[in-house]
Amino acid sequence: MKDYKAADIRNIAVAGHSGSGKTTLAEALIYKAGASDRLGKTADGNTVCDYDPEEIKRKASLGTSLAAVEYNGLKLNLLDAPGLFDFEADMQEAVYASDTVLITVSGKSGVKVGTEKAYKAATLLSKAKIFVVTKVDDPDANFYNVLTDLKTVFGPTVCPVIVPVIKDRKVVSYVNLIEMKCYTYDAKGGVTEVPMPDSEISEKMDYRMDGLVEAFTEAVAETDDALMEKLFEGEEFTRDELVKGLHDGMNKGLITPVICCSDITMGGIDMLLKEVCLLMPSPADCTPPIAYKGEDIEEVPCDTAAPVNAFVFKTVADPFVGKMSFIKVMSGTLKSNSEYKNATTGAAEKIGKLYTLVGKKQTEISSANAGDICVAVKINAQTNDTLCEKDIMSFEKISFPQPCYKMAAKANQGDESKLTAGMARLCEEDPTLSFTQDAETSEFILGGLGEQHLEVAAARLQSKFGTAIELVPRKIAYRETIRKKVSAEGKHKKQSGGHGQYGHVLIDFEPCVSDTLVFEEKVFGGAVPRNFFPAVEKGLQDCMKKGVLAGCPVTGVKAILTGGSYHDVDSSEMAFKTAASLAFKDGMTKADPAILEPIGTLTVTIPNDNTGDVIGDLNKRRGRVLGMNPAEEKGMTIITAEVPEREMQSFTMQLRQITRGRGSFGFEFVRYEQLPANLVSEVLLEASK
Ligand SMILES: Nc1nc2c(ncn2[C@@H]2O[C@H](COP(=O)(O)OP(=O)(O)OP(=O)(O)O)[C@@H](O)[C@H]2O)c(=O)[nH]1
Ligand SMILES: [Mg+2]
Repeated sequence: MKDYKAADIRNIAVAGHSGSGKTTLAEALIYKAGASDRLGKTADGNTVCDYDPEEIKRKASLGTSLAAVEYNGLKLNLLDAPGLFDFEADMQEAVYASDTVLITVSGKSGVKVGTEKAYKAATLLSKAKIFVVTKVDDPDANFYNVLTDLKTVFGPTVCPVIVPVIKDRKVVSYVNLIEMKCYTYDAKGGVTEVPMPDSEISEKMDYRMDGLVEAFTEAVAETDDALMEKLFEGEEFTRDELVKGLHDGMNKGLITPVICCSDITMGGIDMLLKEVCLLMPSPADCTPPIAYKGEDIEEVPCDTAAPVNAFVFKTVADPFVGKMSFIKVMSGTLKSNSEYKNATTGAAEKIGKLYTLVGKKQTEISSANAGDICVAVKINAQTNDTLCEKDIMSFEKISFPQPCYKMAAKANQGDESKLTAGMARLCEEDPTLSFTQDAETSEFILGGLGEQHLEVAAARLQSKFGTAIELVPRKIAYRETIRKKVSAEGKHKKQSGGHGQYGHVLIDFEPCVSDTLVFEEKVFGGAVPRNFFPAVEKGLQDCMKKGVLAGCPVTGVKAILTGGSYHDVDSSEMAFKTAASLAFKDGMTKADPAILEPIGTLTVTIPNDNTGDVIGDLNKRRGRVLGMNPAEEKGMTIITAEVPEREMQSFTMQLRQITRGRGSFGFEFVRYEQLPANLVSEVLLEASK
């Protein structure tokens, strides 16, 4: 591949709702650009971008893949993102590294939550956006309904640019409103220019052609005062004015073009490619990103001659190649076999070989210029790190959602260290995965964004690192306590041959507010000699680890050693320790023991319309709503509630169902509370397993 400078590079993320045709669109663009000699299908598992075995098996994208193709003197870095919400990290990474986001919208199902998520991610990062309405060849597709939908949801910036001509519910041709030309496509994707639709056809369409032209020209006029004046004068715009207006409007976020196509019949794909080249900003056209240099903030222009500053936006743990780091070069020329400084760690970073990718196919390159995307292998840097040649600076980090769905991961005995090592690699690859060992239950806990996310992580752990795990609901860290003050006795007496054992204690137990045992002594007249007190305390401490009900740690207990007796010869520390444990068991059983469950504070952000359903759901989960406030984001509400941890296992998936993926939440432990009586037998049964 030749050496491309920023002006000839286009970084394009393809994002949108799950199944809306992103991978198929990328496939069509790659094929049309000549970088692949066949048009693969996700259903057949032979696309360039969905090459991972798990993706092929599930017929869905699970990670962002890069396909760098050359077209018309330009290098297009296509980043095909997944649409499933569980893999949002990859969508965020693709959008971050891009300069334009193609947001696919299915012509059949229209605007979905995934469309809004992609739009929001692109807008937050000030990326240019184009809506691509796919599947217009499908008999159930309705482009003009989708266009209305897009205008309703995203407002007046939505501007039709390539639209279908529909006759008897079938697309017969595609109109390019920039050129005011109409084309048909044959079965092999061959293009023929045909006359623009006549008024008879136009009348029968949901949107008349002249209305579309008017909407298009008005949107362009909005971007420039001189053009607006020209529009008022009734003058026509030249093609160059239209292109420039659209280009500038997209860059400023004033226009979001809508382009229709069929990825299967290739209808409109050539026009989309053409518009990609014409309308999309190059990295050099974009507002320079800012970097933090100590306390200072600095703009980093996309300048090849400047020192290197490069950002790692994605990491892949490849079992054959090793760790692959996807890098966007922000300034300078990143070279293979060279050394840079990692601004996050301060360490030197040796870069060996550099690659560009078309799906899984790697091509070695010697350097990548400012604005380009490339891949380095086996470097230490992590996702979100900045590599610098001179001044140390860090770019804004990609913001990832927190893992909120957690399960226990059970590996075969002896596989624990392999499990930990493999999971560390997978977590490095996916910042929305977490892997920890619960200090209390000793379980390994795998966290992610949803059921499918964890299932895929488990499958990858097996295929990439040869460790099988079973995902099971995690144990809840219950506690036990007492509710009554009691006096207890423990006597340990053994006379077996020579030396005997003798320890005898009287202990009062009472409830108190403390996580750990509070030990006091009120022994009169030396009934228990002072030197045995520590042994008594130690005996009780050991017992606190396992309560008498479900074997959970005990809290909130005060023990007062009040008396006992001893034997001059047979008493020992060991004997008093045992006596203390007998007293503990006696005391706990009599002191009205209870099980405590962990309670957490839930902060859940949801669309206003869903508040009723979410509150209803929280009530079923024994939740107590503490407050409800408008969120910063328009149309969203934040509910704060206290909910028992036991009831939270299924919340992630339920919330997704209620809010269709729009809701998000955080959950943090606050305190322990007594488990309601009706649940005690259930917990005891779980504990006995
Ligand atoms: N008829 C028709 N079907 C399409 C078109 N584009 C995609 N499809 C079909 O829609 C389904 C989903 O397509 P994908 O390209 O995998 O969708 P995606 O958006 O990449 O899906 P995820 O990455 O899993 O979110 C597949 O069965 C495709 O064959 C199109 O233009 N026309
Ligand atoms: Mg896909």
